[in-house]
Amino acid sequence: MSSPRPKHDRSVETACPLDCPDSCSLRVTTSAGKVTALDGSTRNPVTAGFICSKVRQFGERVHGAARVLHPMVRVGPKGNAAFSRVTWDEAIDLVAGRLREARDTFGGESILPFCYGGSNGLLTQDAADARLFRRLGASRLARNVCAAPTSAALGALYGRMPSTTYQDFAHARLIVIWGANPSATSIHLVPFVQAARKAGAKLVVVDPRVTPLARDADLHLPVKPGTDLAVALALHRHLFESGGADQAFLSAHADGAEALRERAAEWTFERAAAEAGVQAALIREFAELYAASSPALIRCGWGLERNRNGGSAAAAVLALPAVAGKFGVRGGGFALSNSGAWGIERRWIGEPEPDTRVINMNHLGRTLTGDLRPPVKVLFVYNSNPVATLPNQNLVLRGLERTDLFTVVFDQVMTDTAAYADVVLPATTFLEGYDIARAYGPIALQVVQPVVDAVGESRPNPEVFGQLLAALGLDDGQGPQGELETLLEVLSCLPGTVGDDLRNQRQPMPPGGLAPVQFADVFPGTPDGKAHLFPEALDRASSQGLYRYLPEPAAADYPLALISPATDRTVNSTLGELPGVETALVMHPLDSRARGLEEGASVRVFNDLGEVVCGLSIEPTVRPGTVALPKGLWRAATKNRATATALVPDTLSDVGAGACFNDARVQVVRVVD
Ligand SMILES: Nc1nc2c(c(=O)[nH]1)N[C@H]1C(S)=C(S)[C@@H](COP(=O)(O)OP(=O)(O)OC[C@H]3O[C@@H](n4cnc5c(=O)[nH]c(N)nc54)[C@H](O)[C@@H]3O)O[C@H]1N2
Ligand SMILES: Nc1nc2c(c(=O)[nH]1)N[C@H]1C(S)=C(S)[C@@H](COP(=O)(O)OP(=O)(O)OC[C@H]3O[C@@H](n4cnc5c(=O)[nH]c(N)nc54)[C@H](O)[C@@H]3O)O[C@H]1N2
Ligand code: SF4
Ligand SMILES: [Mo]
Repeated sequence: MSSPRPKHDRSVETACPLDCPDSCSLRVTTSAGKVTALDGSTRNPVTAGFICSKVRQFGERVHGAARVLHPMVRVGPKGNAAFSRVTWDEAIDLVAGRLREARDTFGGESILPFCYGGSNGLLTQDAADARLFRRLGASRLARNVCAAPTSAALGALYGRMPSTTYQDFAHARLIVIWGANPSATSIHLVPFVQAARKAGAKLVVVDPRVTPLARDADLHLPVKPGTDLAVALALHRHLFESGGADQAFLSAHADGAEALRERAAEWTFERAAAEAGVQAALIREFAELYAASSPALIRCGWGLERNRNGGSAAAAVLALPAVAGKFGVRGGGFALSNSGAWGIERRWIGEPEPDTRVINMNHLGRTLTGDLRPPVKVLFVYNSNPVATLPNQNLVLRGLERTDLFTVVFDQVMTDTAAYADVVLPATTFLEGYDIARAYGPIALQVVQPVVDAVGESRPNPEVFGQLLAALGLDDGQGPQGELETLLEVLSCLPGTVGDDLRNQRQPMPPGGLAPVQFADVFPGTPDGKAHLFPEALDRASSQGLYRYLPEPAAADYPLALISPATDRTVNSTLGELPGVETALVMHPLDSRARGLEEGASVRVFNDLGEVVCGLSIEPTVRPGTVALPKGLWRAATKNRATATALVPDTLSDVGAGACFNDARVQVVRVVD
């Protein structure tokens, strides 16, 4: 990890830090300074030498036509992507000047840093960038586009207790995959599910689509999107009423069970079935199987959080193993995110957070177009592609069109968002720099190291934000300078010996080990170490009260529910620039027949927020009444340059103020060419 950037043909060990739970170890081959092959290595035993087809093509991003090679300033109208080249010094001066001007004229809060995962390592975010924006007194961003409802639920119920890891799925006798599609989004989980199946485990999948695992499952509950809360509460009711609740566990390790029981009391199988649009007998069978099986393990995904009931739904699902007594055995409990397993606090920021206003990133469109005081005058986008990934795409675009808004986009490629920038700054990819990759499915931390020189004039985040700090006179000389110093600083701030272990290429060990058993090796991080099944704070924060189901709004004009799950083509919108098959809306045959639509027809998918014009794929893989478009598409992927997010409302989930991607309602008609 201390080698200079390589010049000769060679093969380098590194890791994939992208926003994917798995965090593969990688072996990358380069020739003449270019990536020629990229594949899995066996250093991470869980990812075991195989990787996804997306990242196998990552060299095409690194050296591809969409790559931003040097800083640029806008020369045409916003959105036209017409730019002219400038030097880094000119770009830094320009951006620093506009940041200073906005702060001095309108106050620091007129600056909005806008970022999400990006490469998702520990160095690409919350280092020099945080120091810069904190010292400017900028608006703070609530990074709620993903995992906000599930994190709020996990934090309140279990204090971010680590999850059962992939390896231990092999020990389960019952696996429940709830609102997740591991075959696309966490591919290394699948072999462990298959191993359990081979050993006789049962599989239940709760998903509006027939995912690959749903096709193989013993039970598939094709619920209407947004109705998981009703199903989970029906399971709780059954457990409490049938004597399946583990009173010994509950009295020793939990509180709030009584309040949860009360809110579940009205949810008979029949009532839940009517909401979820599945047979009551199916929910009963699921409930009886769950109560009777051990070890029983629930994989809670992120598909169920992205709607008006998402936070309560996640909480109700996560509470099931406590009520049913499924903890304390290997292969039992729940699996959600392991990002908290290492207990990492970002002490390396070294700068207190100012008390400035907080803007929910899901409201970017509203924020840019509404009458905020002060208005946002400088938007600094990095590690994110909001035009492709945020709700209400048309409102986001309208905001970005504002001529009085100064937008900086710092990215690797010319994204749909960068097309609206006043200044574009070129960023390195994870193959050109150092980082620390933290898995959130398995428990793993790995150092990411450069395998090729920075392409063009691209620079890593810590370097660019450090240059802006210096240009603004905000650098106190205390923090690390540049990428390598940031890496060393972050390593030195990791808990215990974790940093030393990484530096010396030893396997670091988190407090509960690499495959902890919940309530044996790891316990809730709540102040009293107990599970809180009815956290008052969540109840108060929730718009309708915790575990209170909000029915679907009547919308006769838009009878179809639209979901937009991940595909195997992109990681969020990353790699969306690469050519792929043409996008199609997936629709059930009953819905296409009712509309007189045939396979391959050109369709218009629309609601009051926007429309998407694309092809039609008729498949019985979505439930009738639900249609699906891919997540993460770039605008060029559809006929009218609008993607699923153009149809997604910017309403927020009940708990956690998360995005409601799977709560869109639409109508579909034929396009007459
Ligand atoms: N290939 C690939 N992998 C990825 C990503 C990617 O973009 N591409 N993104 C990464 C990130 S950032 C994340 S957050 C994870 C997400 O990974 P997952 O948790 O798998 O999330 P999704 O793909 O959003 O949706 C999962 C499933 O939920 C279903 N679903 C939709 N609405 C509902 C509902 O209301 N209830 C229920 N029960 N199911 C519903 C969808 O049909 C889908 O099959 O994946 C990560 N991995
Ligand atoms: N329709 C629909 N949309 C969704 C979802 C959905 O379910 N449906 N799910 C959402 C989910 S789960 C998530 S997590 C969000 C994610 O949304 P985003 O965070 O916007 O994710 P990406 O589109 O991958 O954008 C990451 C960007 O960061 C850039 N980048 C990577 N590394 C670096 C770096 O080191 N420096 C800089 N400066 N830039 C870098 C990449 O090139 C890329 O353009 O999308 C959400 N969007
Ligand atoms: S995106 Fe996920 S599966 Fe693909 S290489 Fe990266 S960590 Fe592995
Ligand atoms: Mo996500």
